[in-house]
Amino acid sequence: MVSSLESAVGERRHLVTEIPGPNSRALHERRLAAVSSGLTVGFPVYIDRAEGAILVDVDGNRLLDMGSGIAVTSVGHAVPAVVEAVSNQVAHFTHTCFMVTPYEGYVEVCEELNSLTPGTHDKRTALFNSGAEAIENAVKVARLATGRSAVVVFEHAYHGRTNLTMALTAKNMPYKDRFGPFAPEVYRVPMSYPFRDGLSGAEAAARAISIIETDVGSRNVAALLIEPIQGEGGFVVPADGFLPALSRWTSDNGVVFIADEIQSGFGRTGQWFAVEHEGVVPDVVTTAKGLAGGMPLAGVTGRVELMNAVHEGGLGGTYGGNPVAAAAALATIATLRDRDLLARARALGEIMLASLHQLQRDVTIIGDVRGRGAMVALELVEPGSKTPHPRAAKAVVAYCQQQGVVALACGTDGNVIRLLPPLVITDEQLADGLGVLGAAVRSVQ
Ligand code: PLZ
Repeated sequence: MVSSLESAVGERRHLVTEIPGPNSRALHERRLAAVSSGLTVGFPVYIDRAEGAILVDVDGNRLLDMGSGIAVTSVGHAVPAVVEAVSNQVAHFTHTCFMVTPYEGYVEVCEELNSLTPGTHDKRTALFNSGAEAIENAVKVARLATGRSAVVVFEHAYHGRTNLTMALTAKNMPYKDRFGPFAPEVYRVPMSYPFRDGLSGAEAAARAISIIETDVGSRNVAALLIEPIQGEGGFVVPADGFLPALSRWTSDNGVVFIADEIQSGFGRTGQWFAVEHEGVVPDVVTTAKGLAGGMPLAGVTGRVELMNAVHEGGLGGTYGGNPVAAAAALATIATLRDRDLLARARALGEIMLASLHQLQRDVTIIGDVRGRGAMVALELVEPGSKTPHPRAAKAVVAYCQQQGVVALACGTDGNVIRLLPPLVITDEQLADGLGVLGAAVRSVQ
């Protein structure tokens, strides 16, 4: 089964129809008649199967995946170890509800998360279904454990689409507009954004801390919640020293430091977690996306005294830590380890940054190239300025799509192109994708 899938998919991008092709267009008509128009239409090619970094659509076009379903399929599509683990688990049992009759897979994923997340302190984990649900629960735990209510978040932050996480997310359109009222006790402070603020990490941290102390009061703050590298907000990598300074301030003030590693975690940046690049040890880490190779699973991992402050029955959910998703996570973690995909993420980062810096020298619309490991971005600006250029980003994404390359935009202003290839992408595939991206940027220029 697996080998026939592999041989049928192949390794190269190859288009056999216009994009989108006739079968995708027909499915798109059905979609419009059946699916809420509230969901984004990113790239209306309908996928039939996938392997490694290649997606095959319903017209037989082979597309190159440079987005991993937004940083989820880091180990690649249809990776045999994950396919096998999921198939086995489905044949054994698919659900009991961990709160009713438990099973080993859940416990084993928690053991893995406790040992993989930074810090050697005693930890406990709880599992959920989505990133937003993990964030909701991390905040519940921090509030209960501290007896405080305020949550500090950052400009450009993205934490989800549920009511509390909408409040935690910065950007109004499309995430929040007219969906209020929002949850209270959320306070937003400036992020370190070296390309735009020119501040050192220490300066940017001092600016944020001074606002927290003046506007909120440290003794009211339950948690400081931050993406160590921002995802949807524009792949903003804070200046060195920013995260360590915030982490010191939280421990000095009894505030829970929650690292949202949902997009940046699980090997994506070349370390298990992005905070490790700066030696930061968070009190709580939230994970999802790359954790389970495409199955829905999320984790909240934190200091035992926080996670066990909760009364019995205080955390849970019907599907959280579902056995099939847990099996996928264990196989995903094993694959990341066995194939040394963290080292591969670092190598991919070097190739991508070198290629994008070269491109930046050739064109006038690339303001900034940044990222760590296989989480890399281009910030597009009007020539000779720092004015965001969202129209260019749209045109670049559209060009890539026409060539059969899945590229994603992000950023508060929609002017950032982000690259999140599967870590198993081959050198040839990556060179192909970067070639198309380069041609796209030159064509817009
Ligand atoms: N925290 C850092 O990146 C999800 C959102 C896509 P869920 N990012 C992709 C969209 O437009 O809805 C994300 C994230 C960070 C939290 C989340 C939320 O994770 O699994 O989508 O709920």
